[in-house]
Amino acid sequence: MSTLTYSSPFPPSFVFGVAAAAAQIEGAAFTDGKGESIWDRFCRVPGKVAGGDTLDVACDHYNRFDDDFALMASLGVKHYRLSIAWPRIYPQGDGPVNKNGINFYRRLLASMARHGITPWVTLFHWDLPQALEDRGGWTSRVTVNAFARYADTVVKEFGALVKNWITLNEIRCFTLLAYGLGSKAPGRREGKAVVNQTCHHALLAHGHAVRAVREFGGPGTRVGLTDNCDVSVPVTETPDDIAAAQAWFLDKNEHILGAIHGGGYSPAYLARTGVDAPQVQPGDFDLISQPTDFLGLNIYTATYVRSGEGGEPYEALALPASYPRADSPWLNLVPQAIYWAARMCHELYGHRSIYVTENGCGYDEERVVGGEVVDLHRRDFLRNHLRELHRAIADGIPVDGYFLWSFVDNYEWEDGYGRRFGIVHCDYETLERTPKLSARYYADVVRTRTIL
Ligand code: PNW
Repeated sequence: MSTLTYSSPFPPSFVFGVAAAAAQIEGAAFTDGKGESIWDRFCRVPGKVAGGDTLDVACDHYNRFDDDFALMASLGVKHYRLSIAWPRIYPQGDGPVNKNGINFYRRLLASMARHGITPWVTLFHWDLPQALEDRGGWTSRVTVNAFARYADTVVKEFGALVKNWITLNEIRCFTLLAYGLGSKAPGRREGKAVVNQTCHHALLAHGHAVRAVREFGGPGTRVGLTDNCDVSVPVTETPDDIAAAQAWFLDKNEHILGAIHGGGYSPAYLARTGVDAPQVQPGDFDLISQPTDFLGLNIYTATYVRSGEGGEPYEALALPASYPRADSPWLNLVPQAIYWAARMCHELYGHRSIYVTENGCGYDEERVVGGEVVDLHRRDFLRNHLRELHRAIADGIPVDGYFLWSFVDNYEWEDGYGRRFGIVHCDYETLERTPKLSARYYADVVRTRTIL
C-alpha cells in the first residue's frame, strides 16, 4: 500500500507533463519532403472539418519548437508527450526514408534536452500516410507491416534520446470513428466486420511497436499503449454498484484491453461479434499480448453505472441534458473517471504502472483580454481531476504520472481550430502564444506537488 495520505504532496517520482501530437501542432504539412497524411486529404473534403480548417500551418511548432520548449520549461514542466509524424519519416508509408524528417526530430529532441524536458514519444497519433490508405489503410495488413518497419526505424534512430515509448494513441478513435462512423480521417463508413478488422490490425501494430522497442530500444527503455478505454463510474461507491461498474468496464473494453491481457478474444466477444469477428492469423497474439511496462490512459469522460435489476449485471445511466459538460459534446465532466479508470485497470488487468497520458477539456470561447485568458473553467477542471488522481494514489493504485492535454491550443481534428484545449492560448493570425490562467495554476501544482 502507498504511504501517501489524502493530504500529502504527490510522490517525488510522480511525473507531471503536458501532451500534444505532431499533426495537431507542427504545421509544415508539405515541408522538407513530408508526405501527405490521411488528415491532409480529409481536411480538404468539404464539410468534414469545421471551417474547412487544414493542418498546413497549425501552431507552426515545426519552426517554433525552441520557443515552445523555452515556454514549457519556464512553467516548470519537465515531461512532454509528443508524437512522430509517420509521413515525415516515410512519405509513402513504406518506401524510401526521408532524411529531412529524421533530422527534424533530431533537432527537436536536442532542443528538448537543452531545456531539460524528457520526451515521451507516441509512434502513431492518427496521421497515417495517405499512400497507405490508398492501399487499404488499417483494413489491410500492408499497413501493419509498413508500421512495423517504421517503428523499427524510429526506435533505432531515436532510441539513444528516447526512453519512454507509447505505441499507439487511442485505437478506438482511428478505427471505429475513422472506418465505422466516418467522423475522423479517412472518413469511411464500413460495416462491423471491417471495423473489427481495423481494430485487430491496430492491436498487431501495437505488438510490433513493443517488439521494436524491445529489439532496438536499449537498456532502461519502457513501452506501453495509450488507450481511451470506456470508463465506468459506480453511481454509489457500494460493493454492488462497484461490481456492476467492473462488469460494464470488462464488456466495453473486451476488444482492446481485454484482448491484449487475455491473450486472445474472449468467447463472449467472439459470440457477440459472430460472423463479424476479426480474422486472426497464427502467432498474432504472441505479438499483441507481449508484456508492456506501463499502460497509458486518456481520460476525458465516463458513464455512470449501477447494479442492474431483474438479473441484469448492470445499468448504465443516461445523463440529463443539464449535466455539466465542456463544449466538446462528448466531454461530460466526470472527474471520478480518472480514479475509476486507473483502479479498474489495476484491479481487472493487473497493471502496476499507469500514466494518465491525456486529460483536459475543450472550449470554444477563450479570448485574450487585456493580455490574459481567464480560463477558470479549465483551472477547476484540472483541480477536480487532480484530486481524484491523488485519491487513487492514496488508495494504493499505481498511477505514476499525468500529462495534461494540451500544452498549446491546436488542431482539434474535425472540430478545427475553434475548439481550444491548451493551457497556452494560440492566436492563429499571429501565432503568438499567451499562457492562460490554467498554465499558471498548473505550474504551481508542478512546482509544489500539491493541489492548490
Ligand atoms: C483525444 N471521444 O481524442 C486525442 O488523443 C487528441 O488528439 C485530442 O485532441 C483530444 O483527445 C481531445 O479531443 C479524443 O469522442 C477524441 O470520446 C474523441 C473522444 C475521445 C478522445
